[in-house]
Amino acid sequence: MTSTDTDEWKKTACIICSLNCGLDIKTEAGRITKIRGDKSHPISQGYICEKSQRMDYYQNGADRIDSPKRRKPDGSYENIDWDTAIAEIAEKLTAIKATHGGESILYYGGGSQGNHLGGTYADSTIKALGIQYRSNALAQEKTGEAWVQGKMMGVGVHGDFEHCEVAVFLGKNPWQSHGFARTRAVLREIQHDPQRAMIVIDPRKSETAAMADFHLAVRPGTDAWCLSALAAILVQEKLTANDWLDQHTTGYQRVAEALQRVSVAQYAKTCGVEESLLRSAALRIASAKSVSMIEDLGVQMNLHSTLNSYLNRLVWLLTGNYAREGTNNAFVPLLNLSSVNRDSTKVRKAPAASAARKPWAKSPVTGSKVVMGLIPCNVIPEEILTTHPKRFRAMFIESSNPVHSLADSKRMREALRALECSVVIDVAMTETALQADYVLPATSQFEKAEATFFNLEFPRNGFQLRQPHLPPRPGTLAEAEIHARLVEALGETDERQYRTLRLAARLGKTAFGLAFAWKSQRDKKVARYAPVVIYRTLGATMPPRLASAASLWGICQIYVRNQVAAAQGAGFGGNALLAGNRLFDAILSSPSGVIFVNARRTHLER
Ligand SMILES: Nc1nc2c(c(=O)[nH]1)N[C@H]1C(S)=C(S)[C@@H](COP(=O)(O)OP(=O)(O)OC[C@H]3O[C@@H](n4cnc5c(=O)[nH]c(N)nc54)[C@H](O)[C@@H]3O)O[C@H]1N2
Ligand SMILES: Nc1nc2c(c(=O)[nH]1)N[C@H]1C(S)=C(S)[C@@H](COP(=O)(O)OP(=O)(O)OC[C@H]3O[C@@H](n4cnc5c(=O)[nH]c(N)nc54)[C@H](O)[C@@H]3O)O[C@H]1N2
Ligand code: SF4
Ligand SMILES: [Mo]
Repeated sequence: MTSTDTDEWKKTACIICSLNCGLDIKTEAGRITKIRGDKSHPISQGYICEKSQRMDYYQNGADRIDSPKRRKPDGSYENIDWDTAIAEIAEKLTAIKATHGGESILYYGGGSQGNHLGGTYADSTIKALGIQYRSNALAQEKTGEAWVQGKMMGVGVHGDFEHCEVAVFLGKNPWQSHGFARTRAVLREIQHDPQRAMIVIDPRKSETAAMADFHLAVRPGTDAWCLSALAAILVQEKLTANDWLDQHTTGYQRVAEALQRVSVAQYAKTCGVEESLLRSAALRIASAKSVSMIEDLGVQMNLHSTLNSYLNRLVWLLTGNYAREGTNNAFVPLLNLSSVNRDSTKVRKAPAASAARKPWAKSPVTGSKVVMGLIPCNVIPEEILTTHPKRFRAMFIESSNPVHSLADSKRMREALRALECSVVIDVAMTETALQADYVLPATSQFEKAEATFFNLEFPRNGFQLRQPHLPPRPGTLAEAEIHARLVEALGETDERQYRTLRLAARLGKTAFGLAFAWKSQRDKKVARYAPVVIYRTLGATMPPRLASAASLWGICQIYVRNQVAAAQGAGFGGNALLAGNRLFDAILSSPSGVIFVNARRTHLER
């Protein structure tokens, strides 16, 4: 047994997929020995799938690392101490920045299915190095959808499958991949309720398609015809929600005219789905009280992906299935993930010092569009393996394994080896780490405070901070500490930023909040490097193993100011500083998670 072991069940979450279902675990001698669903988790309510049972393979994986590593000229690795690693990385990246500008360093990753808190601190390293370009896995799947979403409704939308009458799955196999709370239980409920229906658009008889009332076995890559036909039937058969469209949309006439011209018979032939099946599926959608629809990799990794994201939305907007129970709703996030990645709609100018003065809205070599602040993943090797003067010279990779997860592993390996400097932060010696100049070992997600910002529920949305239950492996550090050390080694922050704030933090969070507001007005570095500054000051007054949750204080403060009604509904209204502090305290002291949005209550109170 280690010091943290007791025979009690401890609250945490599964980190295998984006749902992060709540778990109760038992630990023994550094191992996770027993796992069950946490019934008090406000979103998953005890639900888990069998994948969660294998969590110890992550915690005690054979490839976990416990010392910073430096690659030798012969390609093998030697262990080095943290001070040497941080000093050398800071020196090399500073030299690259001085010669080629921060825009020659690419930041990749910053969080995966299970961990996002580290990414909040990376923001400080990114600023300290003047990094302009980022990418991560979202840019190989979700940027098309995000772009359409931004243009069509300006907010992120998620289906309410628990309450919908009709569920539509487009290129998605939720029985295996999940994607909404209590997925398998909800799928079974829909399957067994004669009043409800499931429509699956998938060339393959997936597990979900096998449960469906309507399986539209589309020919691979022809979803644009299938979805256009569905939308056209709605318009041509006068099945659209005209009053709703009049009240809530603009430009419908032009859409209707285009859809009037679609030959349903011809489109059915192209996509390989029987015309009669398309017609009965469209009729079922039109006759339902509520429809929820979700798309995923089958269309997002495929031809016409952005067009398909638009057509998907047309199907449920034409029938008025938006912003009601059981339909597609705009969720309120605690932290807008794309805001971490910069606003994609803003065209930023290069700093005056740069001769090029070109907007950052395009990648430097291939000129690929930046969406959600991300360059497309699969152009990264082309942005490196070239003699172009604006090529990337260095990469900083965190919580992701692009050599394994991107399309061309061989080119990605070559690209990483061609860089002047590459740094990987990971818990394990991954395929990507094996190409890096420096590998920095992180504490695992069960050894530090962790969380994800994949919180997509509405009208009640929850956030769970997971407390650490296992001692950190010797030699590893949490990302918060790694980024703080880097920013300090880069000469950006020190006691001048910290001293007063650390004193204020000892007096309590209200004093800290007032001091932080005062200090950030006077010292631009305090605002610029807020996550690291908060970690070094407020974090220093928190229990040591919770310190990496310190950046949440700033996120809570921003949230209660930006989302007043949603926060108020969940009990975090009133004076913003105090409300932000209450939310932060609630997060720290609620191991199963906190409801931070309760729109239903807000509406009732009005
Ligand atoms: N356990 C576990 N769960 C996960 C993840 C994980 O790593 N592990 N990852 C999570 C992540 S990041 C994601 S993005 C999701 C992905 O979740 P899904 O998108 O559900 O994942 P896939 O299993 O790739 O399912 C894609 C479906 O699209 C179908 N398809 C293929 N071609 C076409 C086509 O031309 N048209 C249509 N309409 N369909 C087509 C395929 O047959 C398949 O059934 O899973 C999440 N869930
Ligand atoms: N062939 C194929 N390729 C695919 C897909 C597919 O279906 N098929 N799916 C694609 C999709 S949708 C996605 S989203 C991407 C996902 O691809 P990536 O974003 O690369 O995600 P992972 O491969 O899960 O890598 C996560 C990394 O984080 C590390 N890690 C875990 N915990 C921590 C921690 O606490 N700190 C740090 N620093 N690191 C940690 C893990 O060891 C792992 O190396 O893959 C894509 N690639
Ligand atoms: S649905 Fe996802 S988060 Fe939940 S138990 Fe299964 S793999 Fe884990
Ligand atoms: Mo994904």
